[in-house]
Amino acid sequence: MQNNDVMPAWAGALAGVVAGAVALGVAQLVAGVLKPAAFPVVAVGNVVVDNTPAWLKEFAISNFGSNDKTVLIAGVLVVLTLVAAVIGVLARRRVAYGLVGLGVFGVVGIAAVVTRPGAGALDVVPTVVGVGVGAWALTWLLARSVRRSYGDTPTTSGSSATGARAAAWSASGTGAASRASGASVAEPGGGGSSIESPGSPGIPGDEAERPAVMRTGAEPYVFDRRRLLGGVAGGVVVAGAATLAGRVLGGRQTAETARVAVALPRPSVAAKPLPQGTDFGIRGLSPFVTKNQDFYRVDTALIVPHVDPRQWSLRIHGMVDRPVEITYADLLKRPLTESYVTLTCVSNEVGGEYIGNARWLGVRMADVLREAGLQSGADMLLSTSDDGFTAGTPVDVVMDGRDALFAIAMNGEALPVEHGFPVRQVVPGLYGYVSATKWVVDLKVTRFDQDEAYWTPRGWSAKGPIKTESRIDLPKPGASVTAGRTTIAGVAWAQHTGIDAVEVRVDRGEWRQAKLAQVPGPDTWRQWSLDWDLTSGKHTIEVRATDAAGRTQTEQQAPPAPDGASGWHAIQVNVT
Ligand SMILES: Nc1nc2c(c(=O)[nH]1)N[C@H]1C(S)=C(S)[C@@H](COP(=O)(O)O)O[C@H]1N2
Ligand SMILES: [Mo]
Repeated sequence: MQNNDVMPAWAGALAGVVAGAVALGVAQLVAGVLKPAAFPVVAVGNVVVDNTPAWLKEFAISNFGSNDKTVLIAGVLVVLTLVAAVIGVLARRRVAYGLVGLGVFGVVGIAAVVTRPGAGALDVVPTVVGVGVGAWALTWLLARSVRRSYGDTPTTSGSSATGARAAAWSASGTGAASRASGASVAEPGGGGSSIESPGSPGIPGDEAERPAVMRTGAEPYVFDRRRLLGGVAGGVVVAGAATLAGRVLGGRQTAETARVAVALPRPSVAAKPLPQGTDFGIRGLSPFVTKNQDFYRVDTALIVPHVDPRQWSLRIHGMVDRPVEITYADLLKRPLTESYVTLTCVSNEVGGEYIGNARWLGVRMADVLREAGLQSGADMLLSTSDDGFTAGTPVDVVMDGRDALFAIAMNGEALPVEHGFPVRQVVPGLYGYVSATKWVVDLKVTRFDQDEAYWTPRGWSAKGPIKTESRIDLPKPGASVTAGRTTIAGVAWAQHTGIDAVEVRVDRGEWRQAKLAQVPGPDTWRQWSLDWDLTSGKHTIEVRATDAAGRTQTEQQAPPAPDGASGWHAIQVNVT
């Protein structure tokens, strides 16, 4: 096989990228109709997420924060673009190379899709159709970009292409080239121009009768930039339109619309009005209640599950006397409890941001479980989300009287989609990864020695009680502060035990007691503050909390894995 110099490498790369975009757009569209999670890019990303080692997860979370998903998807897309460009460059020499490349692409996508939890045979369809249409688009783009020169036979395309173009244009104007009868597929934005492939039927994708243009640079063919760019424009339009349509069809709309329409019932056990002084109102200090839009988000979902509440149900089964299945309407009819609970992520570093406090409304998990009838010996509640995430929560914690909820609302509105709409779990005192399942659809009553939740085989502890911690919000780390009286303030938490004291020291001097804000109960964080006369120079400020059981948080530093960070939060300030 000779090198075909007719088409420059950039043109091949462009054709490859556009064909790749068409493949992804079509896959997105088909996935939108069938099942959004079957979109191969998301499936590949999910495989990456699930196989990310703990240290890399730490790295991603601490460097990209809640944007880690966006960064990952962008990374997958960059890799795909490069691969598609290479496929295009190869395909310009021989279409078969390109088709094989696309096939490999497809196999990777299919492998990712079928290994996702809850995958079925139908899930391969978006990838298969996408790759098929992408292969067609590639062949079509290549075929239309090169056409017969009716002038002299070029020895090198570079020297003759320009001269040949005029001749070729007039040739096509006479209708010399014919569209093969088999090429019935509409050309995306192609303006009715034809595939010129003398000596072959020119059916895109027809391997045996590959257009002669692909064979050799010795034959009288020229590259036609204009026709390539016309095809590229058409491909971009098709890819964009298909992507958009796929997203709309993917059900975002349904879930969002349904969410807005939810009329929240009144709680039968309302949260008591917050006592005076829960919030010092100090600027720069975390407010007692975190606004929904400011609430941290941590999950493994690349595409947030969009669950239609009319389709939703929660199945409770396993070691119970009477398995039950509850619909959303059933849940709203039950007695609802309202409670302030502070959620914390096990990945939160000392001083980190993965903590937030909200007023939750929901059905007490214990009530539902009592109805189902817990069998003796059961010690784990394995909850599963719509997207296959699982958490293992100790039975005794949920049944001990605390406000462990199947929550439907957050700060007075239906759960935001990214925080678990329509229903999520909230369990005071446990890190989110062992308790706070969003988009929860299934609860299996089981045993820790029989079942394992999502993060356990990935190096995280099976049980995750929250460690007592405190954080300095003010001054900001590294801040420049004017000498004199300065407010040092922050939050401290020991969920379901409560905070009894917070102490602050400067430059390892004497600990001083901070003033504590009021709290509605033991399940939330507690604001603290203290005024300090700071002299000029560099200073280190440290904080430590003591919980209501009299335990002072350990100075021992531990990283988040496997069961939560510990140590005293310390910051440096520059006083001038
Ligand atoms: N479905 C699902 N639920 C999940 C997770 C997840 O990855 N998937 N992550 C958990 C973790 S690790 C935490 S800390 C909390 C965070 O809840 P938030 O995003 O509402 O703050 O959700 C929990 N629930
Ligand atoms: Mo978490």
